Amino acid sequence: MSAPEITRLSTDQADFNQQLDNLLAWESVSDAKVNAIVDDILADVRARGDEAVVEFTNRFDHTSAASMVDLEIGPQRLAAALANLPAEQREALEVAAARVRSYHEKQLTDSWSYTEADGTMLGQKVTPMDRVGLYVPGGKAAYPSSVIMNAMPAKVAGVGEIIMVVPTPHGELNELVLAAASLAGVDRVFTIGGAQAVAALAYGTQTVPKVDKIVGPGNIFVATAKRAVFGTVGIDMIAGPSEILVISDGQTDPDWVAMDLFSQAEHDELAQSILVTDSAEHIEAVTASIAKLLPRMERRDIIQTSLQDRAAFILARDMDDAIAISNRIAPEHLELSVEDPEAVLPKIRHAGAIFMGRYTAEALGDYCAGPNHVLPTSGTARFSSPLGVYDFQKRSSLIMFSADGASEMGKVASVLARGESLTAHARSAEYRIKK
Ligand code: HSO
Ligand code: ZN
Repeated sequence: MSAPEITRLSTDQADFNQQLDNLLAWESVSDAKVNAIVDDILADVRARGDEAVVEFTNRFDHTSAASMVDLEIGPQRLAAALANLPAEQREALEVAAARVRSYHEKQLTDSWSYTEADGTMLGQKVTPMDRVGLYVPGGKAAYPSSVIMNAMPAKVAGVGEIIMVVPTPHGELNELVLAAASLAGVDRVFTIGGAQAVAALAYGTQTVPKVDKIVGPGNIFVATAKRAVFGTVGIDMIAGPSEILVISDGQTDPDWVAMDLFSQAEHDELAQSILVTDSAEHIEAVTASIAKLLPRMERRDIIQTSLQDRAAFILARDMDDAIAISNRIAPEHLELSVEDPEAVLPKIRHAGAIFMGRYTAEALGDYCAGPNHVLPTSGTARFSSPLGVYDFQKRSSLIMFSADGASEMGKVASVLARGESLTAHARSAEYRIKK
């Protein structure tokens, strides 16, 4: 295997902006054929319920279920998956789940209210969702860590019921995924996937209860189906490929930097790993580390393609220049591999998660640090946030007028309503004005 040719850019080059745009460009797939297939599946599941779900599942996942009963995993089976894990794995999952739980407990917000001088009470009431659906991909992208990251904030929010769906091609169950579901407090698990699973959750069937929101990653069919049912139910973000951006001051061990870049690159050929530094020597050192370490990697083919096609080494003029580039990219994961990350932090404007200091490998955040690993990708950190407890709660406004308040505000509302020619509104307010 030859070492990957990694794109090198320098902020001094005349066409830097153009080159950076090219680097970040990513075709978010939206395919007319896929849309048509997904629309048909959604309509069929909506019309025929369980029967259609069973048929699609048998066809796409090569299973032989007679009915939905064969496609549900009972609570005892989930508990057994956890109990039967090798102790080391069970303990690691438990530590991760506990850390993720306590981090997310900090995100809980309370309802609030206050009273105006006229005795009117105003406020906001926070309510968890009744029921949410969690999509877990099957096959190579089935991550138990993602089960915890998606289910735990819902659990902490107080969601009434968590319904998980996970396709099991050829009927093969992933014990770690089931164990994580049990640990995270998932209530019911169906072994269905694809657009048919999204449809079942969004519309409900005789067996699968209709949910209020669907979260979790999936392939293009799942993403397309989620987009299509949005509005009927809530959805989380539609995630793009994973990304990491490392800002290094040149003092971090180049092997550490190389492996951190690999850790995201190994997810997927489309994953993007970027190093920004003001040290040209550091770029050479990391290049040498990559050449040395890559052949030893189990997933070297994926890493090689990802680095070759999508990675970059960017030489900045100084640290402020490096930070400016990072803010432009708004990466999903940002490592501040520098001596004094707290001095840099105030200048960071956009990033899904910020890993501070040389010891803070992004991989720790993926599993067990505590914060969520479901993060905004493809520059969407400019306007969105990590998955959290707030994604499973909604707010209701509270208004309770006193007689005095209703009288005074009645006058204001009356004037505004008449300005809109909405006279029933006006009279409704005027009835409460004191004579
Ligand atoms: N880095 C991924 C999450 C993950 N990593 C799961 C390992 N397992 C999110 O960008
Ligand atoms: Zn990862």
